[in-house]
Amino acid sequence: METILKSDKKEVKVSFDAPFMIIGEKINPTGRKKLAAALKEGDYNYVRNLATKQVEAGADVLDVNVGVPGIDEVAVLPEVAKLVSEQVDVPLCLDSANHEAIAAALAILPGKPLVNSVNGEEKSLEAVLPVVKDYGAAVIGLTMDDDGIPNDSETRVAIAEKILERAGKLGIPAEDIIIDPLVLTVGADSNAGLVTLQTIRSLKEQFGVNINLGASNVSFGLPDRHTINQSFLSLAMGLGATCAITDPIKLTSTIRATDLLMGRDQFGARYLTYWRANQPKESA
Ligand code: THG
Repeated sequence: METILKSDKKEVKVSFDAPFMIIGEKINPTGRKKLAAALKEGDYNYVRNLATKQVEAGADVLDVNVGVPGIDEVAVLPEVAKLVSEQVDVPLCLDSANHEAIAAALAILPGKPLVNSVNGEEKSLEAVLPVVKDYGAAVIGLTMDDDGIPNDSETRVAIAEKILERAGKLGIPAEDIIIDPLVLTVGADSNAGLVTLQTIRSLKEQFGVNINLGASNVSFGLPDRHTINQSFLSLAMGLGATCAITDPIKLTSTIRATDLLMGRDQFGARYLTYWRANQPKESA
């Protein structure tokens, strides 16, 4: 199954046979005071810089989230999405719980963006899927519903199936849906990683859909988070995850290595290109 995302300048294909797709997570003010302040003040150079840095580090797509308390997302999400799309060539992933903000951004963006996200709650399905259909976008489906995030993989898979069915009824093909099996921290429940990994395996077997991870949650509250995040991402890739919302500055090297190990990088060209570009400059 192949999901296609587009900006006006670039097309990105997501599938299990293609290199893993990296969605840069850093344009998101959650827990980031500097970005929250920049968004509130309209200091968009800070946002432009985050966009460029992530694409240089290997991001194939950029997540854009402007969710600061008190901000008018319906006005600000399109504004920020527009300036990011003018700053870099990559497609965007519009990250908002407000479907009107998503619709407003889709109305002004060229290409085929990714909507982040819909979930199994009735009100989410009813609000988000028609917007995705109207604009011919793709969408991330979260495996949670009115009862929250299930702690077993079977219920998460059942929610994914419901999202795929409801989308199908509106004429949105499974190719345009990327399922996110959600990750809780192993710091609170040492089985949390396993449940997500099992969900990934089942989603791939049963539906063959593309699968996204928000990979950094898994290590929350533990020391040396980076080691856990790297290990988890590699395991998830091995079982069928095809993209992640993550920090490309920290995780592109792991992703290039895992793609090479999985036979998705002929002659190691991408691995070597990344390595060369990230060698410290030799002092003359
Ligand atoms: N699935 C989907 N969308 C998502 C998530 C997901 N969107 C939001 C989130 N999870 C992914 N995005 C982020 C963005 C930032 C951080 C984590 C996840 C983050 N911020 C640091 C902090 O809060 O401490 C700041 C890091 C920094 O300064 O670079 O970790 O799961 N579909």
